[in-house]
Amino acid sequence: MAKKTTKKKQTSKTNKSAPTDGITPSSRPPVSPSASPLVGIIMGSQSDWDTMRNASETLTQFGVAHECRVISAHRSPSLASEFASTAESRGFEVIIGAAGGAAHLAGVLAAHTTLPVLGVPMRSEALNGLDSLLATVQMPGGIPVATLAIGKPGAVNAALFAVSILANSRPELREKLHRFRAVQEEKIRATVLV
Ligand code: RP5
Repeated sequence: MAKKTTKKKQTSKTNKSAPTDGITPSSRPPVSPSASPLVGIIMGSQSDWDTMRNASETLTQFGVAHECRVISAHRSPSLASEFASTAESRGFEVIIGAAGGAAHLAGVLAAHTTLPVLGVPMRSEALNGLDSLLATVQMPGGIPVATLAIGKPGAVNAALFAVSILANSRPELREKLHRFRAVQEEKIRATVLV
């Protein structure tokens, strides 16, 4: 009996201290960090943020205004359609869609906009991201999604790809990309194996 009482107390304490949506403020993707975001980083779940923060950090490195949001193609389908169908009129120029498993998010976003959509397959627990990759990349002809690598390299490259697209009409970004590549090459040239 005494044991039961202790258990009950512990449960109610846990529930009290947990945020209602189970997301702690420090791990929450930022929403609208800038007034006029050019790139939308949309991910299917809070659990994708650890990977997708790399896309956000890369865009920040290039000084590109962006917005990060959790929107699920399956769990919040009307929000996904609303976001994508109004993105162009709200000034977005590129959308990054990241999801894992039955990863339809990038494709669903692409179905509702003619903006370029870049897909990032998340590394999944069940199939290590192969499921996410195939679900993202195998779009039917007519609705393109440019699919990047699974996980962190895909997140970083999606951001770099977004910068390349934006650089077509922004010489300062083109210059930053050239410098980024030069620094990257310099690091390789300077590498000494010990
Ligand atoms: C997808 O399902 C998400 O993009 C995520 O990668 C995966 C698992 O989501 P959670 O169950 O962790 O919320 O929709």
